[in-house]
Amino acid sequence: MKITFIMPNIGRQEHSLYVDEGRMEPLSLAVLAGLTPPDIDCVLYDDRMENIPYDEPTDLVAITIEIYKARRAYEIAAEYRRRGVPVIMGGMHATLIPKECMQHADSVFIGDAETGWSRVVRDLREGCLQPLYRAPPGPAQIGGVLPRRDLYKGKGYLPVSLMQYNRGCHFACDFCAISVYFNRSHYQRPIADVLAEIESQQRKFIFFVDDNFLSDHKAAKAFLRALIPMRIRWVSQASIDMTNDLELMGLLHDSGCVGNVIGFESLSIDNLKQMRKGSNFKIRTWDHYETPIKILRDHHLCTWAAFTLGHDHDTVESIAATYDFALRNRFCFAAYNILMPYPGTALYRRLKEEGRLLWDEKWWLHPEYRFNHAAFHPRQMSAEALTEACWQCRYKWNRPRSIFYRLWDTKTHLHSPFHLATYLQYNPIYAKEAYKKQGMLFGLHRNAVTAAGSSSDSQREEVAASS
Ligand code: B12
Repeated sequence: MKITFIMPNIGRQEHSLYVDEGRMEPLSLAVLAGLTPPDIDCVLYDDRMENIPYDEPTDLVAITIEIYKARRAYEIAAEYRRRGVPVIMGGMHATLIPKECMQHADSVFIGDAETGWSRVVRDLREGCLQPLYRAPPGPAQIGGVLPRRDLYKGKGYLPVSLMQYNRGCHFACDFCAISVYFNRSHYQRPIADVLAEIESQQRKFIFFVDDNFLSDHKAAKAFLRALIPMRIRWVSQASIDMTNDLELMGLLHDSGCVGNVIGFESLSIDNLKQMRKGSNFKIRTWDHYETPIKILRDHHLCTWAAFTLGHDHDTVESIAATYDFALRNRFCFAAYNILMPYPGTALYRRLKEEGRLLWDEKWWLHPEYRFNHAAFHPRQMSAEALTEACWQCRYKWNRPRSIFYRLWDTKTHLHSPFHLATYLQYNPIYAKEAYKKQGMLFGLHRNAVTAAGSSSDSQREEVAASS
């Protein structure tokens, strides 16, 4: 028996196939394969850079799906189903709006695989796959299950190992899919399991893909103490209220933390209140993040600053000021994300009630929607102006002169040869990806989602050849 695991791509550039050169390991699929009994053959295809061999015999296709990849996932599913192969979909998007996925798959899986995948495997063996499986979210990799990292071989992923310590976040930001998926709960793996996983693989540079690594400061401190003797370098995602706790900051540094993705989101207190960004209110005094940033730098942490732009109190000028703020602080990376209404979130519901959603309220399915374009009417500018303002930030940020300017910070990027190498290696990769992805169409074929199965991937080669 054989299961084929698939990571879909987002889509294509206007005149050429998009190959993701900054691709990271698809951890969800390696975990699923790790949960699969050893007598079942597992193969992994990553649509971000390889062709999917639809005619290769297989008993089940398991696709992981998040919103940006939904159109492409449905195209892939249609190809397999045309050949009579059953398809199961799971992941963030399948969990948030299973009804949509059910139109494109034989089975939809809601929640985390750890407590439900064995039922799928049993039903597959017995030939009675169910249309819907539900498994509650909880701690990752229960029982010390290891991801099948052997499946990554030869696929050219970035040289950083993805791992999880905890999942979920107790904050309730109105735009965040995570707070819906995990219902504001937060789950940790046993520390010994994570340490064993670190030892089970070769790399010393780890990306903990936790939604908020520091959601629970006390638990995080215990983990950080245990990490110190492992002598690794690592990055993760965490909220800015970490800077309230200097003991925590010291442990971050001592355990090998190079930096974190931090959701600054906005410089406007009115926006932060409206989006209910609780973590950013917990900082002691509101000084436009000056003190927190000083503390981060004093602990030699590089910052990937994430912004969501287009909130009700944003203007074209305030977006430009956000760019100046990021440049002034010489952040290692910055994401100028347009605020996106993800289905299932409070933001989506509010914009829908106010009649402000664009693209038939389903931007992720619309054949004309393009990556990094606004999907709603902002309050204080047009959707086009928001798209353009964010693009200007992205464009300027990724230019060589900006990369060169930001480099000169002895407390962060120049703190050690490792910090410097990370800065110099990843900035050009992300810059290239930012330019390539801007304005990309979702899926490979314009009509494939409405007329499922009408196209084949030979078109994909055509697109590639014409580039
Ligand atoms: C790591 C990560 C990234 C990495 C890339 C990782 C990679 N391998 O390529 C980076 C930092 C590059 C990234 C980028 C982006 N990301 Co991201 N990312 C994540 C993050 C934090 C963790 C994903 C992960 O690996 N988790 C660990 C695995 C083991 O868990 P899992 O994926 O949840 O899978 C479990 C279950 O969902 C289930 N499951 C999953 N798939 C399947 C399939 C089947 C068949 C079954 C049965 C079960 C199942 O079982 C698994 C094991 O329990 C998630 C948040 C999250 N918690 O999902 C956001 C998330 C997926 N990203 C998100 C977004 C928006 C983005 C960006 C678009 C941001 C931006 N504006 O640029 C970009 C671009 C993404 C792209 N498509 O190119 C959103 C998606 C929203 C949505 N509604 O779908 C999320 C949910 C974050 C959020 N807070 O909203 N991301």
